[in-house]
Amino acid sequence: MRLFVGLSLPPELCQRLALAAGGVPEARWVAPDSMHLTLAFIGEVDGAAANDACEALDRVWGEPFDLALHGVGTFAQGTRPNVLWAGVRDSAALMQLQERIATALRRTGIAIEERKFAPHVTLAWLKADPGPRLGAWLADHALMGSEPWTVRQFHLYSSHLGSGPAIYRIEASFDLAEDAGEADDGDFRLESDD
Ligand code: 3AM
Repeated sequence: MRLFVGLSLPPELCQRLALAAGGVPEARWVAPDSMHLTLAFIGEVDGAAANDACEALDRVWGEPFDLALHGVGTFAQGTRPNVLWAGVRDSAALMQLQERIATALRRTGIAIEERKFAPHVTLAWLKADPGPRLGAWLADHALMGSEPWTVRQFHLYSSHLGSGPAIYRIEASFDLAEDAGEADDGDFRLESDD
């Protein structure tokens, strides 16, 4: 199965982000119920490695923290923009959680990329160069953002690729504990249907 670790967003925020879809040629917009913030991409693993990942994630320690969206931007493949995203306001707690997750996964032997973590919520994949309307869209949405919400969990997602848009499914959820230092007694169960 193909796995990654990420945060979900409040559903009403996803609905609001989806209102920004449109106006960029060659864009494949992400459906609101697929929006997420990737913390660590695991990739294709077998059931044993998936269970190891779950056990490692269950031991990751962290407290709930507030997060807010802020700004928009693009990633590029070479010089061609290929991802259109919403950014997040600087959050030391987010960076720390991501580092803890990446470290925990690496200890299980999963190769998490060393590239600096750039937190973002993908809004659209750009299939080809959208031309000047991309710049106009970025300018129009430069002030896009959100009120803070409290992140209380992170999730292990499976990603199902097919001919259409990828389908993401939450396989396990991990609570951030208010009582710092206490072992998390949250339970997880990884379904093995593929
Ligand atoms: O959070 P987003 O949507 O930007 O691009 C993929 C997606 O990112 C990324 O993992 C997320 C869930 O699929 N992804 C896919 N392949 C990847 C890889 N080989 C990857 N990230 C890093 N390395």
